[in-house]
Amino acid sequence: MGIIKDRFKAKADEANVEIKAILKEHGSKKIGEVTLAQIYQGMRGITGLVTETSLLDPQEGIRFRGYTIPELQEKLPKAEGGSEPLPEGLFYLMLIGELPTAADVNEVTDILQRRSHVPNHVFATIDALPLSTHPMTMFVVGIMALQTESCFSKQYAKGMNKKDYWSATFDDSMDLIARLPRIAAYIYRRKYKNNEHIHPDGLLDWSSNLAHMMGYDDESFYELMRLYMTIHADHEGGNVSAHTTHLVGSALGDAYQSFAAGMNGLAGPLHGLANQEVIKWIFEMRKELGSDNPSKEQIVDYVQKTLSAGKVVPGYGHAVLRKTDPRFTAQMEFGKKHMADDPLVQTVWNIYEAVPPILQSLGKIKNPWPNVDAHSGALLVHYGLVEYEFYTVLFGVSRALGVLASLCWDRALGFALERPKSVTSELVKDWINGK
Ligand code: CMX
Repeated sequence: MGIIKDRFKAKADEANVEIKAILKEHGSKKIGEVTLAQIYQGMRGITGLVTETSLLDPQEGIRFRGYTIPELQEKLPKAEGGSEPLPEGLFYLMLIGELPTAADVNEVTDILQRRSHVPNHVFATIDALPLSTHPMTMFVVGIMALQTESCFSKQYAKGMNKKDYWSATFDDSMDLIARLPRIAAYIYRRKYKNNEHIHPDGLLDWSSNLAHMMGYDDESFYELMRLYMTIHADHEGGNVSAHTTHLVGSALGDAYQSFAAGMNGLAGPLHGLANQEVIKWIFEMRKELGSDNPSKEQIVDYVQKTLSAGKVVPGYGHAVLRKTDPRFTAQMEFGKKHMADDPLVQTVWNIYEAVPPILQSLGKIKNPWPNVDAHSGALLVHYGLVEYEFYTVLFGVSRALGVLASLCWDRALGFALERPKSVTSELVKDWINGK
């Protein structure tokens, strides 16, 4: 791990010098204004955070350190015989800020293999939960049980110098990312596969090892996992999971505490849980219509019914994006390549034709286009992974790459405790009345 950690430290030292100089010279520069509507409506559009790992453009979608998803698919190293990027390479890119070589990616894979041991008490803690517990709850409980292993917490208790926060956070982040596939697979096998577990395979990359431990040993499923783990990893800093991880970390919560908090945010249906909601919604539609291949007219009627019931159409809309999510497009391309005849995947594509005009016609929805969650479940179902309550756990394993790379940067740049100002509506009325 030494080389990557040293490279990270060198990059962080450079960035620290640069940021200090920027703040010294331009610290009082105004970068925006805040309206009353914004503070009442989820702070949309207020620039209030620095996140180095990725940047979201409303029209173009996500760029990781400047690279779009198609560019990553072209430039990041692949597994032997594979054509999707290895997410270990994306993690390196987010952490170091430079594209990795194949050797760099191998090194990340090796580090994650070496650090992947999960102590028994974590499994025992998960086992203490009823089988009916939602997988995301099991996931968060497992992560918190693992917090006993935090280097940051142990060193802080001994009186760590603040100059060393980054190093302990780096070690914790690597350990946690390495251990998540085992925890996720354990939850999956416990809940859905009769508690029969599969040992990790020390020769596999991070994503295929997850697939293997879940019981999906198929080269094309391995490819899907590599793509899935790449595209879900990061979406700049303001989304609920990234922002929560950053916020909790700002109080010097360790990587386990911060990431578990972020995962509770991901578990909300307007955020990561939307991936299970999409498949649930499609399955309910199929059941109601008595058909596995609903026509576009039937889909339109079902969408209208969903809206009339005061519910959202899951997988559509976004707080920042204003076009089709390139993460949706990447999955559509995967579907065309590997399973173009699959009726469920075709239904997802028919929904893509039917939904946007309806949402647009309502006049109030800022983005009628699909997001990442509109497509992911159908690809998983194709391989037999039908247990949709588990889908957000997969999103969470991937999200660790981005939010923990960011947490390393937060500590390396010495970012402050986050504590924005809030006001009461009484004070707002006083402002309006000029008091
Ligand atoms: N179906 C129905 N109504 C929708 C909608 C959808 N897919 N998307 C937005 N709207 C509604 C909002 O609920 C809001 O209604 P009210 O004014 O009655 O409260 C109105 O349109 C305006 O919302 P907006 O400004 O366009 O969107 P927001 O930034 O407030 O919300 C999001 C963004 C994602 C929460 C919303 O589009 C949504 O609920 N989508 C469905 C859930 C989903 O797919 N979430 C996953 C997002 C990606 C991820 O994080 O994983």
